[in-house]
Amino acid sequence: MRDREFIELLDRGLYLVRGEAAAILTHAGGDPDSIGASYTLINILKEIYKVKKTLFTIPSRPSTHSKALLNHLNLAIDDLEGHEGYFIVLDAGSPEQLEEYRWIFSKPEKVIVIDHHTTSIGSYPKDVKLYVSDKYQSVCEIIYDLAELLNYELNTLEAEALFAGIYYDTVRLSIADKNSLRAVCRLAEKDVNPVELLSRLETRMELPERIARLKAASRMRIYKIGEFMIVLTRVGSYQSSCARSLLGLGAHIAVAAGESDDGVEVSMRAVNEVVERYGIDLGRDVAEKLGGEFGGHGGGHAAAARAYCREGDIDSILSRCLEILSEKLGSRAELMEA
Ligand SMILES: [Mn+2]
Repeated sequence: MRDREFIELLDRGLYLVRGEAAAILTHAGGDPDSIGASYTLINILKEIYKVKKTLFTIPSRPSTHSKALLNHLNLAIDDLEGHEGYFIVLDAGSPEQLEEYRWIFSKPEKVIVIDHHTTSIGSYPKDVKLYVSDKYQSVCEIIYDLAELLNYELNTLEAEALFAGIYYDTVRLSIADKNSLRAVCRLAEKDVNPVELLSRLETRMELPERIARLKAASRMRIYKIGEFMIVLTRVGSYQSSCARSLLGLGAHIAVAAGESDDGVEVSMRAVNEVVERYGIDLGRDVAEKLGGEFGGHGGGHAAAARAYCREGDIDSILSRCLEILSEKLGSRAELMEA
């Protein structure tokens, strides 16, 4: 077990919900880590902590990837309207990531956060019960360790749910350390069939996403900052998929912005080399700042982040983003001829 003391603390914390009702929430859009952990935790809450009623929801709307996992697990999304009891938030690095469900913090003492992002410490209201350890590479591994502590026997579907979360949060195991790999091996003993499971989850890319990616590439402006290639583009949908695809083309940092119902959504991605060499954190250094300056919010991880801007137009938001990146990387941005 990676951190027994932390898991024992979590176990004691969860006794609070014994005999009560609990609503489980992921971060906006959900992902395999937050959904896999929710699924298994819900079962553990009922079985071990005798929670009398559980609800589950994904703020905003579930992403395509999330929908595939929800179907596989047969996990339905509930309406939390009128829920009385505890709220358990999984894998969300800040309260903003709960979007339309931020109202749950009106009673912070009823909220329990289980997470592995460093940003969680300090960003939640003070009466929220925080179980955060950034030693963990995924929340699914936290739940795996909890199951082990409780001697809870995982069934195949629970094992698959946890496997999926660990697999994707360790970038397909490429950055998995020995504890993550140990959990994966133990889960494999529960009859998880990775090939079959992953082929179900990895939905084929649909035409609209392909079109968005190709448009994003054809519209991009290319900048050089020092020795790094930065690309900025605008596209109406699939911003994060577009930004990711531009890294595949050769960009070190890619930023894709597009208008949504309530402002401008900006997705950004960086290759690890930039993150490591410059200690740049797109979530903290760029998205949070950009969102804040344009009347919205932002956050994420070092190499993948998103800002929501409620003021300003795409052009001014993108130029400000370029400015922040230049400051961070310590050189001026030069526009390259297309
Ligand atoms: Mn996670």
